[in-house]
Amino acid sequence: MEYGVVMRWFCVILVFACMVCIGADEKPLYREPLKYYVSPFGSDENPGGKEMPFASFHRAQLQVRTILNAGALPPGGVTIVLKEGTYALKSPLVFTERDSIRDFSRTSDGLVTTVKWTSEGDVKLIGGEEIPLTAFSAVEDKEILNRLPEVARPFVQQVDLKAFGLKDFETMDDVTHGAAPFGEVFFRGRPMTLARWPNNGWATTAAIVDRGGKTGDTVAKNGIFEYDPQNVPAERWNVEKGIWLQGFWSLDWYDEIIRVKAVDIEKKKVELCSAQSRYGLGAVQQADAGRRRFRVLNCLEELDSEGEWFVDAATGILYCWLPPLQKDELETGSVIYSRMREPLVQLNGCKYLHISGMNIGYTLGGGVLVRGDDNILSNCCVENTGDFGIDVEGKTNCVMNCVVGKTGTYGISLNGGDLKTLEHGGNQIVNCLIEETNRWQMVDSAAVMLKGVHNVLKQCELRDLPHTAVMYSGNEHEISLNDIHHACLETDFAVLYTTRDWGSWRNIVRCNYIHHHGRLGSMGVCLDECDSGDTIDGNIFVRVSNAVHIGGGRHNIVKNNIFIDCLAALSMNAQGRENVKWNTGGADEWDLEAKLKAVNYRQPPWSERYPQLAKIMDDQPEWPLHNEFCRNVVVGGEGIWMKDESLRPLLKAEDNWFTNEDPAPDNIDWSRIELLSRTLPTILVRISSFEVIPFWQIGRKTDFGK
Ligand SMILES: [Ca+2]
Ligand SMILES: [Ca+2]
Repeated sequence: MEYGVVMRWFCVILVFACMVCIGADEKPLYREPLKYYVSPFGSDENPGGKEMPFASFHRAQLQVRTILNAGALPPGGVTIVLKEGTYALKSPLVFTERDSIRDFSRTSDGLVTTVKWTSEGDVKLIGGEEIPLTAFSAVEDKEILNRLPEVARPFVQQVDLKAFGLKDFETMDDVTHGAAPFGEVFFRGRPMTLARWPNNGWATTAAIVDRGGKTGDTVAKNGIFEYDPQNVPAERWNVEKGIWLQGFWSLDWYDEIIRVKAVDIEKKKVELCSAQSRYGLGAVQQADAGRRRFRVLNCLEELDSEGEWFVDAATGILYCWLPPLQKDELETGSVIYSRMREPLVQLNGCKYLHISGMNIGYTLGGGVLVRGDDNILSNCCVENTGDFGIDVEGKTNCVMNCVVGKTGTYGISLNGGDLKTLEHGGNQIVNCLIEETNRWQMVDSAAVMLKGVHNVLKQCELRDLPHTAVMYSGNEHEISLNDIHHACLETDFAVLYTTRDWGSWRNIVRCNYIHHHGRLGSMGVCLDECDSGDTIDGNIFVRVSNAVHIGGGRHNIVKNNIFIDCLAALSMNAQGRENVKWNTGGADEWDLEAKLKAVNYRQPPWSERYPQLAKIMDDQPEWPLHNEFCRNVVVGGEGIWMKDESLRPLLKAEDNWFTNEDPAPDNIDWSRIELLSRTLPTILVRISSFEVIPFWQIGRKTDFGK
């Protein structure tokens, strides 16, 4: 099935490729599509040809709909070409079933006809307002100048955003968590920095004086922390105007932005409006309970370095310290202020629609929303969003050769397939670069999210991520041949994470290169809180704390992996015994038996697909049984770490090779992995059944999209 889906898309691509290759005398394999053009300099009165393009997307859509309604789609399909330029959208670009073909139609010689939207030159679809740099001027308001740090006064410039039709400027709630709360400023293809302190990294609290309230408390109560005045410049915070602190207040994997209620300079105490905080202040279990990371965000008094900005929500004036400008930038350059909250491009109920070659972003909401089947998004950059990058729900949609990054929340989410019938979703992310996601929301979010049944993340590079790279739930997903590095840079969590489900079987994590992640203690692949039924096969882990963690789940298979310089290759505990709530009900998703019953796990197709799972309730479900750690190479580190040594006999561990013979050098790179692969004969002497990991197939193959 999975290869069928892959082949189908490869066939589509092959058809496109063939049009370039065939000679004039040969029988054409591809017929030219009917083409219409859109240009920022066109007119909707034009006929839409290359020299007489339309001006609006809507006009082009009408043209496609007319052709589709007449049943007059030519064998080559119809293509809308967007000519070079920036298209500042005032409302989302929405495609519905009226804009795409209803059936997968093939011509008599087997060719695909479809509707495609593509580009000619550099095409940007933006959900923000371009503010020309010529509109900026020096700050003259004395009150503002007094609030600005002295070092910044000669450099900070201002512009009135209201003059560009922007209004309703928002500030943050007492407790803020999630997507970007208000518009952001982008320059030279990147988000600028919301004025903050410290300019890099984090400050720490000296002690927690009062943990304050948390979710579920009956009495609302603010938290208080103590600070060290040598290190924290609280005396310059203008609490009246609003000061917000982003912090990992209780746990190193959960951040919140909380407004400051009051600062007591004499007693060196800060009171936060934290009554609605999820966990309150102060770590419960950790040794450094009182020393929590935080930073000031959105504060004019902290606008003290190049690249920082601040919008006064009361006046709508943007203050900005721009970097030194090039001559052409001075004349024609601009910053973009993001404004659109709805997803910028939406495919609602489309089929076989192909979007290609566009830069989509600079928006406050999400980038591309796909609801439908068999659509393709290729060679696009989806970047600089306040919310997600691409969100797909449906079947056999494909995101390929794209760059997705600098998103506010997750990068790409695939959701498809049916958990009851186990029908496959078959959506794919292939050959993409996904980077710098989760700028605003780290928790409950990741660069890539897979939900449902059988969706695929393959041959991608995921890098430079503050939090998790891949979060998955459901069944039979494939995560293979990806290069995943520098994740969890800000949090203590896991690079790949799945949790709390006995029934989430046959997810395959295969032949990925998972390396060099944050040193806060993040795990590699975390099968948390009794999650079960997954296979971790043929991966190379380098410099990951606990490379694979089995948190009390069952039937997890860890085989044929290479672990280099990890604190532990495998850790295992019996979390099911610590949290025996799995059939006592409750709203915290710990009722694991109820989840199984909801999918009729003792009846086909579940009982046929997963016969061992059908017997779980008669087989000590609270124990981590039937897990395997076999045929692995472990270089350095602890090997297998058990929270409780009495669990060790429960793990089937065979044919592993643990060695310190070849300790990892400081800089392990691809050549190093290659070297390791060449030592395969040595490995084979130790583990005769070890299978070669095809590291040369790992990662993306081309710098598409940019
Ligand atoms: Ca600053
Ligand atoms: Ca699972």
